[in-house]
Amino acid sequence: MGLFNKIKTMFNKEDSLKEIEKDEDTKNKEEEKVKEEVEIYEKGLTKSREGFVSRLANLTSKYKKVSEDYFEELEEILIMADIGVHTVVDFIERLRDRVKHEKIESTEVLKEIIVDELFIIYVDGDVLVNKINYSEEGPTVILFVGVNGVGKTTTIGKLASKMKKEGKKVLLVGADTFRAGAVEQLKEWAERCHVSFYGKENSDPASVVYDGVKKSIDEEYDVVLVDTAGRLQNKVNLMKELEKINKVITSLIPEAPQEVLLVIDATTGQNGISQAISFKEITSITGIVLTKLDGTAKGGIVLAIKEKVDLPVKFIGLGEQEQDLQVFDIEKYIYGLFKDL
Ligand SMILES: Nc1nc2c(ncn2[C@@H]2O[C@H](COP(=O)(O)OP(=O)(O)OP(=O)(O)O)[C@@H](O)[C@H]2O)c(=O)[nH]1
Ligand SMILES: [Mg+2]
Repeated sequence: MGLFNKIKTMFNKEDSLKEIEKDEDTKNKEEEKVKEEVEIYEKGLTKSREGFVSRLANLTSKYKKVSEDYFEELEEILIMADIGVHTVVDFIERLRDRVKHEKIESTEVLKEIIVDELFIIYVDGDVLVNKINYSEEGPTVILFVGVNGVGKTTTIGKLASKMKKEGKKVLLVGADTFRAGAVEQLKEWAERCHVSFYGKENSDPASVVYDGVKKSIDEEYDVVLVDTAGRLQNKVNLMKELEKINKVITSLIPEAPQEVLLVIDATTGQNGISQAISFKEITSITGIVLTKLDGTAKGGIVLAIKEKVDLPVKFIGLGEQEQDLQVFDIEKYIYGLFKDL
């Protein structure tokens, strides 16, 4: 059985998840949670599923047999899904090889192989660490960076709520002193999630971060989530600002920030990829948060990130609700995308 079929069996509501419902006492909560998460993935990826995945299904019914035209159309579909040209070209090359060696004729058979191979592209290599690198002792500082409007503040709010529910003592630090109203927006999130807040408008971001991190040490917080400005006059300024922020954090906690998460808006496609490449040049990034996946039909962007940026996607945003921020899980992702195929 191919990888995709395994995943399908794992998450298929009709079989295994129904079983979970019946089984009341054991491991129930954990499994209920998985079920809920799978549903959030399914719902959030509806647009992508109806976009490129349904095109893939149509292609299979249009061409019963694998042919040159079939490959050409397939290539187009994959490129349109924002998978990234290089990945697509290599991918088609690999498929052609498999077709030749395994003497595959039916597009129906090839369809399953396509999903498996897409999965392999992502899993290949070792950038699968999607867990947050929590410090053993003292506060874990997570810095959020990214251009304006991608969803930094919202992501911090959603994550704060998630962490609070996990029993962590969370502090939000508003260091986006550049945009009017930004500090206030984060403060509102803190109030909504019942977590603490530190921030000051019209002051130097690095000094706000210093005071915030200091507070987190003195008051024994578990996690500090730092919101930064997306827009500064230019790249050099942004780089200097982030350098300064990093420096003050390190001066207080040598191993912090434990994570620097770059937030990318999935609806901006290749533009988001370019942002990631630029940010990687100016500061060290430990992971990606891919927001607004619910708003795009081009869910293939996860694979483009893998190819072009080679950083782990740690969280994905699948909607505007608090629970729609999910830890990225490639199996749930593949299932959410291809479950109807
Ligand atoms: N549909 C959807 N909307 C999202 C998601 N994440 C964020 N948004 C929306 O995107 C918009 C911008 O979000 P913000 O969190 O303010 O973005 P930001 O990066 O902090 O923006 P600046 O502070 O201006 O740099 C808001 O309307 C959010 O509700 C998501 O996963 N799905
Ligand atoms: Mg913001």
